[in-house]
Amino acid sequence: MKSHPLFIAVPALLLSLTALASGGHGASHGAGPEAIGKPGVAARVTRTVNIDMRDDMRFHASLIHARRGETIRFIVKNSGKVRHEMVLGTEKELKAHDESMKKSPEMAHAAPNMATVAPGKTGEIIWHFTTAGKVGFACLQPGHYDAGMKGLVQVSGGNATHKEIHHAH
Ligand SMILES: [Cu+2]
Repeated sequence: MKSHPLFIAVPALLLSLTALASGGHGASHGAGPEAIGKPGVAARVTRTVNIDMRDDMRFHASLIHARRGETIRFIVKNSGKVRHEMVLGTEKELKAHDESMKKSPEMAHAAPNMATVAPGKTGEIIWHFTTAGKVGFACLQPGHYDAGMKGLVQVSGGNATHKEIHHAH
């Protein structure tokens, strides 16, 4: 039995869940906090995506395609010699988070939408994409975001569930 991961959810995430529960109008911009989705459950993973983080300050790959309804397990490898991380969020959220990391680099820094990975190690994020649109990700280790260490999950509007069931039979 695994407990639901929400017990360590950050306040912004709770806000986004509240926003989802109150109805999805205004989703056309795809930029609000409600757009990024929510923590996924391992039993519901439909696909695994491998991402490599390197000291060239890039994610490989940095453009990921997903479908609305998919739960993706991101296997996040750090091939570099310094610490890297993958943090999912809107561009606005990532910028704000990056600023607070610069002010206090050792701040408590763990949530279901991120994986901080030591050199040579591998981390994991399981994420459920609930809304079509763009979900950003970035490395918020100081200086890395400014150096361009960011990427994008492009979430299309198709319903993943039908296709997954079709393939399974
Ligand atoms: Cu980095």
